Amino acid sequence: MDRIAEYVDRLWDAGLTAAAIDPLTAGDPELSVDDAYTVQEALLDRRLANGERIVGAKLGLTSKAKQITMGVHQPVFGWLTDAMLLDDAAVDCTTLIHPRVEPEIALILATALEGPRVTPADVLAATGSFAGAVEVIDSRFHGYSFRLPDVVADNTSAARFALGSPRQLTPEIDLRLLGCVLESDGSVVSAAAGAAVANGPLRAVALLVEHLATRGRRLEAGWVVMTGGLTDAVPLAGHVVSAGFDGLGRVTIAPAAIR
Ligand code: OOG
Ligand code: MG
Repeated sequence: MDRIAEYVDRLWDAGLTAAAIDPLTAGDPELSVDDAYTVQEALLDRRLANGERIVGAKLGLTSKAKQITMGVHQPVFGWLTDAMLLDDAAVDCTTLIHPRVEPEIALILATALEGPRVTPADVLAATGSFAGAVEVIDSRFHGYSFRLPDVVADNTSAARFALGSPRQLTPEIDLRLLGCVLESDGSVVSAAAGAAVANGPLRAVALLVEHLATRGRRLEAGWVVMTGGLTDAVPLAGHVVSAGFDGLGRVTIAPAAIR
């Protein structure tokens, strides 16, 4: 079996059995970011063959808060499927390894977006609505520790996500100023505004589209884009985690067991 197929198997099994594995770069220090995206795409193909449907894409490590904590200093890009979308605030943690929650601004596209060159104004024109959101990330690697190629291969730790009520995006709304407060068990953990992610969600999506163009892909109408954690992530196990967004209300989740 070739190296890429073996990494796909390892990551697939880790996700399926909720059992962490060693970072791929531990045994393969030369693994390139490009090959890591090939692993990521093969994992996506396996999800699709398994009956899942793409519902959008995500950015990760777009904020300084996230980059500093994870020690990876550039944005990463991954995929969202229908199986990841939470339809309930109760999260089944038995299928996850060491889940963490982070608040994000989600954009919902009205039209497709395609690179290679795209500006924040193009993203604004293609966006229908936006929503407050939380992402549950769950690195498949031991100790939540990884290097850039590892986290890319692992579909940027994507596990679950929940969306608040969407609101129409109009040119007067400055998403860079959209405030967010993250709480765990009723205590404020951190606060941030939209500019924290790549100088704003519109610019973040432009980066994503430019990346996708290098892989011969684009964003489709109706897709959701998670623009990246605005603050550091907090542990989910044993906690009620809530993210409040200016003018958008709150998104609250908790492990199924403690609700
Ligand atoms: C990598 C994924 C980061 C974000 O929003 O920054 C991410 C990780 O921290 O596990 O999704
Ligand atoms: Mg995220």
